[in-house]
Amino acid sequence: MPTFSTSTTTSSASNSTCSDTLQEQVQHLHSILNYHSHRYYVLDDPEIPDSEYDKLFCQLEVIEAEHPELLSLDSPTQRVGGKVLDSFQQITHQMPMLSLSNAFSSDEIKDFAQRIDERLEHEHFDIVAEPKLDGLAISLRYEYGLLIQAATRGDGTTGEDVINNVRTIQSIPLRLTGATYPRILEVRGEIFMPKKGFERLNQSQIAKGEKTFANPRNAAAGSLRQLDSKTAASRPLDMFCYGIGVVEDPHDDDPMQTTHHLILNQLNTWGLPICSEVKKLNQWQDCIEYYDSILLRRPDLPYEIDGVVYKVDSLAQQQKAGFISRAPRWAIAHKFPAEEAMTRLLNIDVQVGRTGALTPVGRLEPVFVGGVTVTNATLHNQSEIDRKGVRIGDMVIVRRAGDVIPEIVKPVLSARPEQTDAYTMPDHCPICHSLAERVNDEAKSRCTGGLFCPAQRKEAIKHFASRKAMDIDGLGDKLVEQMVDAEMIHDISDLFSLSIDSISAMERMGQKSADNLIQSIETCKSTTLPRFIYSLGIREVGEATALALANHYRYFPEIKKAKSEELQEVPDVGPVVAHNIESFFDQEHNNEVINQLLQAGIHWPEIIKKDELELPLLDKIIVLTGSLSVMNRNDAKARLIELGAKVSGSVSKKTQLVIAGDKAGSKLKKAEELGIEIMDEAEMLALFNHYES
Ligand code: 5U1
Repeated sequence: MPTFSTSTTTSSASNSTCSDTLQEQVQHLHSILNYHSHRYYVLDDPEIPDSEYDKLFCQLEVIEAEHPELLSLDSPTQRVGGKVLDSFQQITHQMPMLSLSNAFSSDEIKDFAQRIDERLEHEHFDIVAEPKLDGLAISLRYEYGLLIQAATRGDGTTGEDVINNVRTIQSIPLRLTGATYPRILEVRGEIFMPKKGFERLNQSQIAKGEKTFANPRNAAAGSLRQLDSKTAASRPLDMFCYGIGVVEDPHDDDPMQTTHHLILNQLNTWGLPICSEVKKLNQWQDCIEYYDSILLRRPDLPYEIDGVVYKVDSLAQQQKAGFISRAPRWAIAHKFPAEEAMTRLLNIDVQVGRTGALTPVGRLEPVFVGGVTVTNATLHNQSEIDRKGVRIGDMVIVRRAGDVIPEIVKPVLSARPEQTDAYTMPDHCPICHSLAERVNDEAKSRCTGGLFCPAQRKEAIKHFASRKAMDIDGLGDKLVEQMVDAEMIHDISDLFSLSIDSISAMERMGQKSADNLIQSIETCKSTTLPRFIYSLGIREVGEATALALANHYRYFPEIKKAKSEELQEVPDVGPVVAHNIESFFDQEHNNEVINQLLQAGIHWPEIIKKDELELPLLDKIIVLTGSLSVMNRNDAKARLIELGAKVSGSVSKKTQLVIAGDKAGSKLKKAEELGIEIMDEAEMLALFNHYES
């Protein structure tokens, strides 16, 4: 690690007289800033606080301002942007940028493997699998290790020179590290915008009243094609390299001519970012396993992908397999089912939630997207409808990402039918016809009917019966709706006076189902205080807040009588939530229902405070890293907390134990360096077994 102290360095070049020393100082600042930038942006493991980095950066800026002759293209100060162009220069790729053939099924992958097998005359071949990033292809050109050109793919032969914007991408080295790189090296890869950065960017666009981006790919493309590189510098772009183009005068020790996976490793040692999901596989059947596992983890990946890519690993075998037109025969993209599709917006219905919030839901002509048929998509609220400009009757783009609720991205304006009108949300509840109001600048309007509104009552009962609340097995949403419509129940307390006869008389409910439901209602009476609080459905009191309230007060009557100010002493309870809790318990009707619930026999064990128990992990600071294969990560975290631990997200000197699952990376490494106790998943499970409650 390069060392440099911010305090011992001269803060201005004017303190120095010898330009040789200054030159050395500049070089040293470059290397220390590059080192910390790499730790921050590539390894996601910063070593020094931002303020220290800023100080070093400032020192370099001062020297460069006073000695412009010391300013070089690879200076970290060149990443902030500044150049404004009229247009982008065209660049002809010295070696064309290839495209990939696509496959959409396992059979097509089997065919791909068979074709290669034939071309290689049945010689064994290894395959490298990697995610297919949903971004923009780019070619970076390094000469003598210095980044001198960055060109978009364009039509594969000619692209655009976006070097000023690419220089602002922190994970891309302006100078390669080490000394074994070729004289000329072209690196190919994908520039993308991580999901979190995309969300932040769109929030800031909304705050500034500017246009939002439909997806991270569009945001990445829009950012990379900014003529003002300062704007590009403010956009959270990243890159993964997946191959090479022109290589001239390679070093004797570099493996450029051997295998794809060694090339990627080599690029990585020169400081270039490589996706950590790249995997070498032995046979084509493993590709399907890889595809399935990445597809499953797709929602949790920090970037958008639209498939995976398989490549023959050996370069000699790649050459033997050859090309078809612009696509190599030795590689194929195995695409995920489309996540965006076009369909017609047939209508907009308004749903009423548990707390009266009105949500517009688009009813769609059924369309197959992201592996399922979609008929509904949320439109969130009036502002979203206005922002997107969708109208009933429009052809719309529907998007479904992972398990997320499908959403309408935008209308296809060129296909808009004549005589459509802008949509306005109703000013009355569509169910109980009470006034709908927007209060306190909330995005959604709310029905003011309270528990008079059957829709709100239904939602409140569904919530009460749900798995994380009172967990009444057999009481599904449809049944609740039927019971409310038939006026068998009006509020949650009525559930406890239902009889087997009244239930079995309902449509499609036999004696057995009625018996089971009554039994579940009986069983749910024995609960916990946090569950009970959560099940009441107080606005913005989720599971975590319910748990915090229960742990803080321990006795339900104490919570009921707490005033807003006092409630704010509970961890995570702010003024809005405190106000919601106080006003919930101020309402006569709510107290009547609660009394009826308690009279029906709902009870819970007394809460024992943490420090009154002998907890084996009391206040021990634990970090969970890597993937667990037996236990779900959230369950493991919850169990650790139950045993008294404080679970933290990052490893520091204060960490006392690191539980490392599969593929644990930088956190495990740091724990090893700091000499922190490490446990694997099996040891963690043994610990849980030992303290089985
Ligand atoms: N991960 C990855 N994406 N991607 C896109 N690898 C990869 N390789 C490509 C492309 C166009 O092309 C090479 C096979 C030449």
